[in-house]
Amino acid sequence: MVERYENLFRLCDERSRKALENLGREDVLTFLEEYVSLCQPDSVFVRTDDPETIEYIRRRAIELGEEKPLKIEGHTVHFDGIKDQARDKENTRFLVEEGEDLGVSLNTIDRKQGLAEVKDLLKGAMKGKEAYVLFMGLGPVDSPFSLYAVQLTDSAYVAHSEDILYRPAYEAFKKARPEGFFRFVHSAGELDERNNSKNVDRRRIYIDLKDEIVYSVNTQYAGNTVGLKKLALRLAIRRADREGWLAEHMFLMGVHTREGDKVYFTGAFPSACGKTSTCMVEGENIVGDDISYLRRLNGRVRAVNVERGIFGIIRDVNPKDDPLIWKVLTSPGEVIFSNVLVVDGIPYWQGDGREIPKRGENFSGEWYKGKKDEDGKEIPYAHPNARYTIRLSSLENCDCRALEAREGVEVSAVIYGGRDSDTWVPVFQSFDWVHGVVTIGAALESETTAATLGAVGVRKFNPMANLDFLSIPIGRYVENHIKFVEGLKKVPIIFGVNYFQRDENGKFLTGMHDKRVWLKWMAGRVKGYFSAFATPIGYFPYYEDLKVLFAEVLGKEYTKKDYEAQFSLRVKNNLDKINRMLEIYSDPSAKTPEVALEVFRRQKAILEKMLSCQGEVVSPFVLMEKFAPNCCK
Ligand code: SPV
Ligand code: MN
Repeated sequence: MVERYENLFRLCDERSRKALENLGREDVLTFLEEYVSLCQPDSVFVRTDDPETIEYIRRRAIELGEEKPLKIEGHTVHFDGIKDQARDKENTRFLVEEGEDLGVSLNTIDRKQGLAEVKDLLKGAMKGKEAYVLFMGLGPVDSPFSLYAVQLTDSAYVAHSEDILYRPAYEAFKKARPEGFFRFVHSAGELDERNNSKNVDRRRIYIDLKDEIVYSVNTQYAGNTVGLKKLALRLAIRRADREGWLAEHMFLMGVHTREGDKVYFTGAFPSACGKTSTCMVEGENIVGDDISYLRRLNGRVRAVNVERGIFGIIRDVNPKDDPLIWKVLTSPGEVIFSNVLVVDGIPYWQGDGREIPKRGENFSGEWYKGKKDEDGKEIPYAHPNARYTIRLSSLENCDCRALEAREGVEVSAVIYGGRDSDTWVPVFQSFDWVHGVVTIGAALESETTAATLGAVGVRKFNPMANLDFLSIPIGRYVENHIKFVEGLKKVPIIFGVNYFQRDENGKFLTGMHDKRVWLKWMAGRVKGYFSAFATPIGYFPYYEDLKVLFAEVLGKEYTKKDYEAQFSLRVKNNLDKINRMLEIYSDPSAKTPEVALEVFRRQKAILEKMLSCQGEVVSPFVLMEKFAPNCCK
């Protein structure tokens, strides 16, 4: 045994070696031996479930300068390099075997070529560094949802983040299911004087679906490096497709009706489109903000949060709009801030409501107002994609019982929302599951934000907010959703929401807190407390119900004029959207099932008819009178 794993054991201290031996898993040792031999760290430290092992990693992150302590106890800051501030889509690729076709929207590279390239980059990449081995769980450990993963990384910051975000699973690993575990190999590569990855031009995130290994090199940004987050999501989507469940880019939350019921919703929104702020709204409960697994159990759809923490965007987080997050971010406890501005041990971020400091330290080093980057562009004091990493249990509104429930919670509704200035209404309900999957989830589009590299404000297609993480052709992914509920006793309702609708002058038509009203309406629909009327794109709320909810929930007057502006159906824009979708999904490489194309075509025909008889924009008062009986049905 010792001989076979010679490199690995030689680099371990006594405790780490024992931990590996006691695991009794040759598959784990074989994997670690291979990549330790390749990456050549100076030493290897194993994180078990023992709290002392995470204490060590926290300490190392500070000793190595990957994190710096801040004024408040337990708070630290981590800076990623100036060119390493978001997920790198371009250099994130699936390794595909010859003849394998994942469709046009997925970024791929030949498996042999990709493996050779990334292994070359990883060769000796950990020299002079300590490597950390973590055994972690996705979802509550020991549950029907659990998957397990091993992470090898040379970054104590990555290891620390992973611990805040995921559950330790060393013990669970001993009895993990035979189909294996996900494996992640990460090296920040050579570091510069600020401890940042020096060779970001050679940043690579390569996903090997065959062996369920993800390689990540020359990067530190958590979205590229924390294996269990978006790297595991890609592997999980593939497994879910094989096994008939769903791995989704979705929050999980508890919503209360006015009548006192509590129902659970999942929700998918592309990055920076209101996902975290929805599941954090006042009066409701968060279970998770980013990734959910959904399975069929006892004839119902149930879901768990894959994570136990939040890696959230820290922009426009202020005491008035986000009192609960604000409290965690300003009280003692474990918090990692990243890419904020730090002045005298105090972190600042965009939209925090405080006076903007004139100088401090940020992701560019010493920062002063007016500082420019190498392209002559002014460097903001805090990055718009700055983040905080916290445990969910530190939030007062966390439904921690649901978070730890091994059987998950029953999902009553699924919400899809994008950043859409001119097409969807603020809230609407699909006619049924298939209609919702196809015309809402699979048709999700969003105007781009700072969460990924590239231009901002461009409309991008993003089915189920999961496009960046899809590891199967989009049509097959949609088909898996359609089939998922077949034969179930109870099927969740699907809603579409849009918080970013604007009028013709570019003015937002809804307020920041209106989502609280939409949630109450959706919860009421689940319970059958509100009726709704049919339109060409789904069911819309009645004015009278929203008026009562606005008064009750927000103490706000809601006029017929507000309602008409928000719930007028933009027929032409919706039709354009369906045409865009038909073009994408009709591509043979998308492998779209005929039933989905048929739903799109039907919606197109209804919208065309309405366009010809009612015009480009139709008031909800006209729709509720005319649509069902007279016009387009
Ligand atoms: C997102 O961008 O969707 C995130 C952050 O949740 S990241 O980890 O970068 O994916
Ligand atoms: Mn996300």
